[in-house]
Amino acid sequence: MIFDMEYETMPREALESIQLKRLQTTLSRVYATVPFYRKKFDEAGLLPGDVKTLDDLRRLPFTTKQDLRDNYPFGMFAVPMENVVRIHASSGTTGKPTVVGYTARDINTWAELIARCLAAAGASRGDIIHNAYGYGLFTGGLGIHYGAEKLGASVIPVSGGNTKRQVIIMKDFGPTILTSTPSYALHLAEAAEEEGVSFRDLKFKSGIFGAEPWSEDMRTELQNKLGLKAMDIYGLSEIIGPGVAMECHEAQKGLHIYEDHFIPEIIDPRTGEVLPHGETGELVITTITKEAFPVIRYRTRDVTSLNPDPCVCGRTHYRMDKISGRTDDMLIIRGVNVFPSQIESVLMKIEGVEPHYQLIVDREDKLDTLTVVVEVSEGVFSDEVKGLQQFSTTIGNEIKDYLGISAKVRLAEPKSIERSQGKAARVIDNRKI
Ligand code: DLL
Repeated sequence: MIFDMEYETMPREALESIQLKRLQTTLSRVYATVPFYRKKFDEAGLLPGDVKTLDDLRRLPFTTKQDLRDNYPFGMFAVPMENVVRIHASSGTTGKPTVVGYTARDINTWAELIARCLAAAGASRGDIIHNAYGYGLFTGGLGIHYGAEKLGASVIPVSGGNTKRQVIIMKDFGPTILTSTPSYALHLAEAAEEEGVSFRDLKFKSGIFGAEPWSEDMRTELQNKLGLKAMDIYGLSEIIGPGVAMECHEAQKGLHIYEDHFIPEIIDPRTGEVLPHGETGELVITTITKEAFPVIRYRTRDVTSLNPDPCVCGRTHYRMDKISGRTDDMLIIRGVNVFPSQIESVLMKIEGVEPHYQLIVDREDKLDTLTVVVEVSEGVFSDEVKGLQQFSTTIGNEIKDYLGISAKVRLAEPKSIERSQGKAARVIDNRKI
């Protein structure tokens, strides 16, 4: 047994009593040290001591990304700067970046969480981890790195980019586990093929993919193309980075949330009401062990549901479904709500379609229109024009049948859509420009 793994199979009652204690300690700390929380609690007429059960959590106000921005850069830190040993930040492509800090203990907690994620994926000391998550302000690279070392595995800190060199490394160093975004994994497979290297001949046994939504059909695609077992890892910088939740290799179905460190809730994003297990809504997370940057009821904007059913792996931590998308990425096409991942699912089922696509949303005459640009395989593309027209009609019909929305379909030549080095930019929303 390594690290805190005994927490993972603990009876719920014991786990929940630990959660409550940790929550109460966190609330007292943030009330005493972060003016933002003191003000919010005062406004709600609540004192940390009023939280006597886990259910009382729902009486507390939410924290939003805007709150973090309003307190840019360090206003939400709960410890003096001299105790902060690391800073990460979100890319901030829309507005100010959000900045997060870690104490030495936070870094250790995070490394343990990632070690537990890797173990859940079946990794151990003998494994060689090809870590192609970006290193830098993004939490993916360094987050996985410290966890891999904590586990005692060998980590190759290759980061994103320089793809051809990555192929040589994968061939020569024989890594057994690939950690990257799912879109970059596909790019690596393609680059390998160009160099005459088949991914299936490499030593990879598992891939730990996250940082962007990916569908079950994408899992099938990745597993077939790369010849490995694909598992989902979830996290966000505001909470800690990767390592908030992870699929186990036994079930590969739903991500266990590390509930000894985080309390999850699912809410109706419109009303803020907490929803019962099984219902889909926005994930809200409270950290209960973080020192430098604790967050109370953080609205992640990620859409999922909680599944309390026992898992074959024996973990008692609840699972969340694969994230279907973000509330702010949901497209409303003529009144029908649709996530990019749902379109991905439909595309992946069609023979001759490659897993590279982009969704372009425009507004014409006050109506939203969707154009699906999708790459087709070499074989399909070399067909004559009539065949291509027929093919795009078929794709449009499938989208209409499954999702009830009409989309224009544009077929793109193989390898013409820009490949991502990290998170793929799937949606181009011209309505926001
Ligand atoms: O993406 C942390 C991470 C790194 C997770 C490596 C997994 C692996 P941020 O850059 O702050 O942090 O972005 C967080 O990415 O709110 C989700 O919308 C999305 N996201 C992360 N993991 C998944 C996943 C990292 N497994 C935002 N499935 C989150 C779907 C994910 N979306």
